[in-house]
Amino acid sequence: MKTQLSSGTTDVVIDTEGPMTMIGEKINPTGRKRLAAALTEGNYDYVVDLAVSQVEAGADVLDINVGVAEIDEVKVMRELVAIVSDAVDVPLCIDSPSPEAIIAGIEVCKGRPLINSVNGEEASMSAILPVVKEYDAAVIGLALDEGGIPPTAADRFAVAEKIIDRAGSLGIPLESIVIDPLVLTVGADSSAARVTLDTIRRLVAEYGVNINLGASNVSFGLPDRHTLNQAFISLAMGEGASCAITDAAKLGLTIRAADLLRGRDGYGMGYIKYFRAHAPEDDA
Ligand code: THG
Repeated sequence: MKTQLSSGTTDVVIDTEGPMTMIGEKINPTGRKRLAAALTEGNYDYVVDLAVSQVEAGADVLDINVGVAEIDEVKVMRELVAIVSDAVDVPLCIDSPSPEAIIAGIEVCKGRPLINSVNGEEASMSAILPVVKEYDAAVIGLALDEGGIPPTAADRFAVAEKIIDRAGSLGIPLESIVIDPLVLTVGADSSAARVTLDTIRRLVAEYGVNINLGASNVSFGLPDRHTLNQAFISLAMGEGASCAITDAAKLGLTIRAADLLRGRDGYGMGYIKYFRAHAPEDDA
C-alpha cells in the first residue's frame, strides 16, 4: 500500500513494501524551552535551522507542531509552514489537534501533507476527517479513543478499525490513512512494546495499511534510551511498520540497516549511501 505525500516538487511515498519513511520530530515545542521561546517570539530562524539540519540528517518529511500555551496557533502554523516550505523541499506533517490550525497549514503548504492526527474519539473524527476529505490530505489515525489508550492489542486494533471505517464512510481511502498503534514506555509496563508490536502485526495482516510510530516513547525513564530505541524500531519494522516520527540523526542508520536486513534495500545502496552521507568521520 502506498500513501503519497508531496512538497509540490518532491514526492515521498510511505510504502508497506518499501524502505521506512522518516518524519523529523524536532519541530515540536513539547519539553523544548528554546523552541517554545522561539515560537512565542516569532524567531523563526531557529526553526529554519532545525528544518535544514533534520533534512540533512535524512528526514524524508518534517513534523510541524507549534503547540505552545497562549500562542495564536492558527497564525503561527500558517507562518511557519510557509517559511519551512521555502527553506526545505520535503513534504510536511501538520501536527495539531485544532482543525483551524490544520487548515491554515494545509492552505499554505504547496503539496500533499500528512495530518497528525485524528483519533477514535467521536469529537476528533467528526472535526478532522471532513478536513482530510475536503483537502484530499493523508492522515495519521491514533489508536486511542474516549477510553484512553487501550491496554490490549485487540482493543487498539478495534479503535484503528473504527477510524478506518469512519474515514471510508466519508470517501477517504485506506491509502490516505497511516495508523499509529501508539508506543508507551516499557519502564512502566514491561509488556508495553509487545502490545504495540502485536497491534502492528494484526493491522498489517488484515488491512495491509501503512503504520507510523513515535518510537522513542518506548524508552522513557530507562537508562541508555538509544539502545532500547534501536532495538524497538528494528522489531517494529520486522512486524511491518513503514513510517516513524523520529530523530533521523540518531536512528537513521539503524533504520537503513533494518531496511537492508528485511530485504527492502536492493544491493544495500540505501544503507551505503546513508552511511557515506551521515556517518561520523571516525567511522567512515
Ligand atoms: N505519534 C504521533 N505523533 C507524535 C508522537 C507519536 N508526536 C509527538 C511524539 N509522539 C513524537 N515526537 C517527539 C518530539 C520530540 C521528542 C520526542 C518525540 C524529543 N524528546 C526529547 C526526550 O525525550 O528526551 C526531549 C527533547 C530534546 O531532544 O531535547 O525531542 O507517538 N503520531
